[in-house]
Amino acid sequence: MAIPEEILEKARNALTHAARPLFFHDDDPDGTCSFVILYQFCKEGSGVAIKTSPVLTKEYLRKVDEYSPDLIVVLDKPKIDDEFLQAVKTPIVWIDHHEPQIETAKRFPNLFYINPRIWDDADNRPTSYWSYRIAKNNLWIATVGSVADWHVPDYIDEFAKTYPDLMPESYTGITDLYLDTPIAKLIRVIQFNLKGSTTEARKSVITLTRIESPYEILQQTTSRGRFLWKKYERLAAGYDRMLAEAKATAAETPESNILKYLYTDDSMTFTSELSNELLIRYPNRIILVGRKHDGNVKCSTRSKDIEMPTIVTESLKGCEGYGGGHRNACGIVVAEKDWDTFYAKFSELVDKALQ
Ligand SMILES: [Mn+2]
Repeated sequence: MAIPEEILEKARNALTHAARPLFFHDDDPDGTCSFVILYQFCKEGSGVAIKTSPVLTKEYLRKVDEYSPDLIVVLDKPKIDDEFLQAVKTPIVWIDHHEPQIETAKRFPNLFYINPRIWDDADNRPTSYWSYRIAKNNLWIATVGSVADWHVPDYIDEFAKTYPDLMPESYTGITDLYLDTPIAKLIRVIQFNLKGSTTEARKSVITLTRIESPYEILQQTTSRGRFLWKKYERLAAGYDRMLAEAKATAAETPESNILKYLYTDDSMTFTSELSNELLIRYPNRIILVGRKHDGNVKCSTRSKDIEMPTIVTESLKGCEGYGGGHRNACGIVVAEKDWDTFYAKFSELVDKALQ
């Protein structure tokens, strides 16, 4: 069963009556699009992107004190610290689609927790999907946010009818929408605008809340659209160069099960975007993208079929580092001095798993 309509209605009510909502959202496209949808629905409030961790920590209590909200809305964050919840008496609406935090939800009466997996563990539709169901506005942002989180929403046909030129002529699944389409371009525009300093990213998110049509960005028809596009273009140059290098590596190593790409860039990280894109382009290979930084290599690994967490843990044995994640996507940090040891073990285990 999906989230019942009366639950969504309750959230809608809380948002309708809020005069000063304070939004904490994840700093990926899903979290950001959720914020844009609900902020425009309220036409009031302030937003804070949580950049560094999957947890809303007590450090953010300062933001609550500063703003004195009458409603707190937490979007697309898997966890909230107990200290944060103990200190806040304001009502909280928390919408998420990661591992359900049922125990936490029970312990705090001012917390209204919405997670589709409570009703159906297989239902992990993104936060922007549910935000759209609550607010019923901003179809294009809701579509971009959902596709960015790897989900084709059930309102895609409505999107296609409203914006036929933004859809590919035909598609069979998410991968046909995720790359090389106008939707994909909008995802990149949002992703790249969230990079950089907090102040810079905040300016971009505020600009995004004022955009009324995707063409403002795609065709740069307004100054706010141009603003977002410019930052996107500036970063896309670096990203595209890395992508081209990774593709060249793939062509040079056709026999390898692993597509490994390492880069050094002190200003910007593209590791997760790059590894997602490479997995779609090379679904038969294990993707390993790493950024050398501060004596470490910070990596993302992706696989279509084989289970990565055990391979990651095993490969890290005897190395300085840590890693883990989901079945098909893991993060790894390993000391640069131990890279060769790590990689030798990693490729041995990948080859074995694919035999
Ligand atoms: Mn999400």
